[in-house]
Amino acid sequence: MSNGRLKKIVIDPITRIEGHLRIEIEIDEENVVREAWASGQLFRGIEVILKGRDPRDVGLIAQRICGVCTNVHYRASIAAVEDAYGIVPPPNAEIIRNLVTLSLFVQDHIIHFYHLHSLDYVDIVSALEADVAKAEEVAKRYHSYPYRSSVGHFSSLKEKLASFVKAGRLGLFANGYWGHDAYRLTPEENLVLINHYFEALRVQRVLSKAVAIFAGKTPHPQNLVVGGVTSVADMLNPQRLNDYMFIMKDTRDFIERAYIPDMQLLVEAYNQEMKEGVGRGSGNFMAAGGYRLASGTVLFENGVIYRHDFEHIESFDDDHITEEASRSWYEENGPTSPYDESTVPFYTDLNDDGSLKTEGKYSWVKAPRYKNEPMEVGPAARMIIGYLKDSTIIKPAVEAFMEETGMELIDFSSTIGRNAARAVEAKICCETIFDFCSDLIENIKYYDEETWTKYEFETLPKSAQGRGIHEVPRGVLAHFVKIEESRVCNYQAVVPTTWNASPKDAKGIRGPYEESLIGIHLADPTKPLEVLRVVHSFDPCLACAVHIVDTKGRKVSEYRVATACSL
Ligand code: NFE
Ligand code: MG
Repeated sequence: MSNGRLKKIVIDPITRIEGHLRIEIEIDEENVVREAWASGQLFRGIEVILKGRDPRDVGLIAQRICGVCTNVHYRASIAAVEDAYGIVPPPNAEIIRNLVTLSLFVQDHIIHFYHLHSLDYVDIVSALEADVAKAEEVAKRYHSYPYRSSVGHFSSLKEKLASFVKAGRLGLFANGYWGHDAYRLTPEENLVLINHYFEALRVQRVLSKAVAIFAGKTPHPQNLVVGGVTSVADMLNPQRLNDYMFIMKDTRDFIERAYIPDMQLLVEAYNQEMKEGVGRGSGNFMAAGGYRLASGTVLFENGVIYRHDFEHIESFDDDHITEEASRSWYEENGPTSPYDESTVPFYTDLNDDGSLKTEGKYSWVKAPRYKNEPMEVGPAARMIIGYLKDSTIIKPAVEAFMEETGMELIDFSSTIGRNAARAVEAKICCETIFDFCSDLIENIKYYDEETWTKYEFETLPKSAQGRGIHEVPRGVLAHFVKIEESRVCNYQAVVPTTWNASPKDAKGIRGPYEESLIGIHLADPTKPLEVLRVVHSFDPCLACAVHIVDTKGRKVSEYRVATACSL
């Protein structure tokens, strides 16, 4: 499609994400992105389903918002109800909750980098040309004992890849933009990363076990109740904690010898783009902070930064969160406080040619705002804010990575930078897990076996409201619940991907995906690899972002899937 000198490009769906995201961009004659629209293309309905429920049940339903970060919705929902009633779970319950959430962080980050995003940077076909002896040398540049990177291992991997290609069975690697000009790695560097792509499949599988040890199962855990956790026997069985720690030690080894070195390699190879700020957004960052150790140290600091002004950090206060829907397919435009807003769908369709009505409503994702401003949330926000607030946990880790790579703080505000932040964060989370394990052991040693704060539901107030706010893998997650007559009368989830995938607001201010796409140069507009890089660097989860369903099963839209654009 073209409009004067501008040409429209539609990517729908964006693959290697969770859920259904459509991106429309306008490029100029130089193939530079001038305007962008991010559209959630999925209609679900969990906030509506929660109305009228017993507040003690909502966690089990709210976790169905997503199939990836199920635990964090479960947890935020339970925390919202606890906040409404003033119930404080005992320290052991918080620790068990943290062990589950943080192992999920680590698993999510590893899956995101290797399986959902690395192939935007790694050309698998080029790896077939690699000299295996040189590949071993490359791996040793970034770690003295790199993860499974011997000549023998590389040789058998290369043979395996060659047999896939020869048999025409690229399978999950089919449809890549292999050979695209924007791929920068040498064949050997590609082989080093592909190797860890396969190793990460095992690591993420075993991490599911770690999550399930205290969560009962994953996805969709069963171990939380209002007031505490039910995994009492698991907590008191030393073998369970031992199994959990064994997996986390194995994972820490992978992070130190594969994930961090691979990220250093990537930062070096794509240094020019990073230094130019490719994929940089408006510079508004927000973190709610959280995960307090017994020592009083908190894993994540809270803070709000505007327009990359690193000299001034405001404290985060959830009272400033609103959502609006002037460009989203809902009746109420807002902006409204999440306690009071409604979720009534108002679909205004696409244009006759199947394109978004970019002047009107164009997404199922709402537009959350903090003091009326869009905010980028996630690992980059947390690492930047933690560094600036002199976090004793975050600052040394970020500094070490900056020293190794020559990165500056501003560089985290870019496509590559978001990935670097995520890798550093995976390392930090994995290490902090052991501190939480020590806290738990210390409590149990002194016979503190409390896992639930007792309450009588009948004596609790009939009307109440509360919120559960946590840092989760993709950013700040906030659930808001309002209770009347002891039943949920309004429920709203404002989710990390809702922040990042936000459409424009009434003033026309872009959301973070949209803003980060402006100015991106495409080497080949028929293969918009650079767009995928930017969007993937946020780790989109549209299931989370929309969490609305049409329970009557009505058709809400029809569109063709353009698999040629799929990765
Ligand atoms: Ni569906 Fe999620 C995380 C939440 S994303 S994955 O992390 O909450 O917005
Ligand atoms: Mg919502």
